[in-house]
Amino acid sequence: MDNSEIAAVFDEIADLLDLQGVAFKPIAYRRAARNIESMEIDINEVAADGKIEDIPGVGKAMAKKIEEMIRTGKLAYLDDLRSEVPSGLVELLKIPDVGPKTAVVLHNELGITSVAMLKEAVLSHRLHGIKGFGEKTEERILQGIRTVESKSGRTLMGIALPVAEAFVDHLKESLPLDKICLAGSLRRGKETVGDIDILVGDDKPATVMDAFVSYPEVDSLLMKGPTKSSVRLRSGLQVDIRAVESKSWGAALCYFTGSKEHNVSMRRIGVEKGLKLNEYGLFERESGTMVAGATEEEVYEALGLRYVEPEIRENSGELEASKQGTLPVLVNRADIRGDFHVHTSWSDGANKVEDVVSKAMAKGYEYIAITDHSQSLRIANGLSPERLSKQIEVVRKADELGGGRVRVLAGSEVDIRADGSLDFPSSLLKDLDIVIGSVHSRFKMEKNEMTKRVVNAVSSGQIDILGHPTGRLIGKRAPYALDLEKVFSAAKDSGVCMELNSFPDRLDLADANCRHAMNSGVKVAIATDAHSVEQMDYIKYGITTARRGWLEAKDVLNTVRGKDILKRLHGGRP
Ligand code: DGT
Ligand code: CA
Ligand code: CA
Ligand code: ZN
Repeated sequence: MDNSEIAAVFDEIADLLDLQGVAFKPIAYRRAARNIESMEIDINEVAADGKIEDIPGVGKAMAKKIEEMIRTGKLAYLDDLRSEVPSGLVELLKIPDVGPKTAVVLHNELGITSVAMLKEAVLSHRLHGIKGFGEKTEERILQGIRTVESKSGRTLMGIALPVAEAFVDHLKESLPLDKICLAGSLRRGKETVGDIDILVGDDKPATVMDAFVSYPEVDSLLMKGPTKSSVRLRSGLQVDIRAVESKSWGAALCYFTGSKEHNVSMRRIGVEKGLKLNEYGLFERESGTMVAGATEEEVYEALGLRYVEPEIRENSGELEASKQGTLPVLVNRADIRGDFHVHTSWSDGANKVEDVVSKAMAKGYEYIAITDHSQSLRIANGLSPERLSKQIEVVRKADELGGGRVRVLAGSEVDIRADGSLDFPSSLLKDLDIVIGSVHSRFKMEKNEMTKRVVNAVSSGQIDILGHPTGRLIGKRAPYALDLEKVFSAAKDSGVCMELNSFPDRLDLADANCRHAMNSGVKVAIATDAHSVEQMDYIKYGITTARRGWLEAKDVLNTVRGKDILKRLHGGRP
């Protein structure tokens, strides 16, 4: 390791100590880091001469750490510190104006552990409630997040959708619009979007454009024309709007929803029938007579096709299925009867079991599972066997209070250890109604080893659901090396479901993997992994992703009725 690498380790140690509220030490580590960085001699030479302690600011303890790094290329102390602090908190420190104190307050008060979660909280003005956080702070933090984000270019659906919906609501309040709809990748429900597209069907487009650019959240005007405009919002997102005449509404909605590849195939089908399709309508090629265009349904019908839901317009077999009448009936919100993955204040969640149950009732659920972390996950305050037993009693009581309107399932999100064994003894797991097994450590295992680990857990007969099966974090962490084919095959044999974790930066299984799971005969359990009751609303992102994966109600565990669910889970399985 060279001087700058060792300085970087000391800086990280300082950050982690800051986050733990340790006094003085962080300053000492940063001072040493600066001195090491600016030294003209290679630190390895200094070490070889046995002179590390001569470096200004480096005492005995630091010298030992430097020697360890030079000898092994690693530092056990750093690994320990990392395991004590949620990884996303360090990421928050990259935001200008967010220091360790702020990060800790955000974590303690709102359960924030990532930049994405912070952004969502700022945009929904949830920082207001915290002492010392005014409107100005929110604005500064938002600017900082935009600086950090401007490197990536795409925005999570979970961030973009609320922003887009608020904009559409504003337009509807300002004008009497009956034809207004989100288009583009956001309407198709992609996990990330490049920008927001809004389509309006209105015969007075100029007034629409005026209302569009005068929205208070607009930061800058990029383009304003008679029928199309673009703006950048305070959140950093770009929004495009198009206004079309009512008679072209359906054709334009098809066009601007995309995907481009789906549109190209649609046009080709038109050509075969002597028809021309564009954003204004569907026309006879010879005479130019318009044959359809006012609604999407009539456009599809005139092409000899069934209506295709936006989520599957990706040119991946949907037009063939549409022609043959074999399109899936996609799962929808009304089919969903419960949530299988919710954390409470027993581990790292924000709310009490009772609050989660109330929220479940408000959502019209027939069941809700309480699944806190297991003992090994100490940074998330994982439950010891004793605490889990106590929690089970609390859950049973909440179930009674629910009076049968909502079944409260006692569960756990139990860690899958490196060897594939589970983090609680089977005698304890037997007392639960539902067990999610999740990988939360050693993400960098080699593929065969990781596959064996996960297959082991799936085949143990002790889990119902494999939690966030690939471990990816969108834009931040690649999926771990895993042979999904083998995992699905083991899951099919043992009746284990794959989770579709609905957290906006997870969506794991991803859409294409959901389709793969379904084709392998494996059911998908849509779950939120909510750490607060508000996050239980993330279920909609999971449902959208399931739809993009062509899932029908029969492919999804949450469509099972309340009275049958226990028979399908843990205790009920032979
Ligand atoms: P994004 O914003 O990168 O997440 O993806 P989209 O799909 O929203 O793409 P965007 O915003 O560039 O355009 C919105 C829709 O407009 C797109 O899905 C299809 C349609 N569109 C845009 N440009 C073209 C084009 O050159 N040809 C065709 N056929 N359609 C286009
Ligand atoms: Ca777009
Ligand atoms: Ca666009
Ligand atoms: Zn988890």
